[in-house]
Amino acid sequence: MSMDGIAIGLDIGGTNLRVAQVTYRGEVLKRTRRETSQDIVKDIIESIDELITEDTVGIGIGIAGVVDSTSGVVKRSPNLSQAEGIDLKSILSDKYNLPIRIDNDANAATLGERFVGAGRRFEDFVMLTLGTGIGGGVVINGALLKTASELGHITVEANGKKCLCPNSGCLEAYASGRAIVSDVIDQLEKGADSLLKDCCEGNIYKITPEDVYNYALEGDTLARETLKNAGKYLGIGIASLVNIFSPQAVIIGGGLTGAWDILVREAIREANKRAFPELIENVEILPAQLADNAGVVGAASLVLYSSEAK
Ligand code: BMX
Ligand code: ZN
Repeated sequence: MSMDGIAIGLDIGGTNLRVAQVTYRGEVLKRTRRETSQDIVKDIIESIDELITEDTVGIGIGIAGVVDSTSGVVKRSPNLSQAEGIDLKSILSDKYNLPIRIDNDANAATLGERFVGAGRRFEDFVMLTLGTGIGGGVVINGALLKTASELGHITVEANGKKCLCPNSGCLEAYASGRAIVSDVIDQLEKGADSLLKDCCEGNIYKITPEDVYNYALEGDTLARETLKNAGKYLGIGIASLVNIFSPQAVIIGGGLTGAWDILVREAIREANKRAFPELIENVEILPAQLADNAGVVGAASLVLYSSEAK
């Protein structure tokens, strides 16, 4: 395989469109960011035009939601409804005459970790991205499973909280950034005694997961208990994933990895209590490596490593 050339990786979220030139080593050469508008196709084309060069070997797109990676059509993306039903793959391959790959954002991030991140050492691993929601991806025998892998939507509580998907009691409803913040706000509204009341100049609706972690470090009980509770549910989810896939590793990425000491530590404890001991005893649970670049590098890796990944 020639190691020359770059791929353009696009990470399309509800708010921002991030685009980068990515090399085969996973290095980001140039990157841009803009807000997504209603005219998503125009946004995408303008961003690609800014970064495309003669050395571009293809364009990869990661997008939150359910994507048909074969046809390239976004089937469902609640945060980005203007992209639903659009055949991005045909539009872009007609315009640029280059290979175009599109997949779910967490599947793309998983592929990025496999080739240039924490997954390089493992043939079999499960990845969870802990952000606003919880995304997932699975690598078996070195290749990304070509499945939706919506791991944030495994049920961890039978009659649990309503999720944004049709189900209730999803992992995402308990352990995502959105869930942690909404738990804290619920408790504060009920009058819980916590320093978080004074956070964000007293506007509790501006609390972020990072605030919750910082207050937990200062010893705030509500903040700490909320993170531990989220960690417990994360551990319940991880135990099921370990029992199903018997991976060598569980790689955890996304903004919430900043709260590792409390959240993931609790998850590891819970997972160890629940999974088959023979399956979990050698599983490494470790953070992702691509951090801020995970989205764009992951998207580019859909193109850069597509032949190996099949
Ligand atoms: C949701 C779901 C997944 C996505 C995950 C992480 C949508 C729009 N998204 O579970 O497809 O992978 O969130 O997305 O249905 P993030 O944007 O929260 O990182
Ligand atoms: Zn769900």
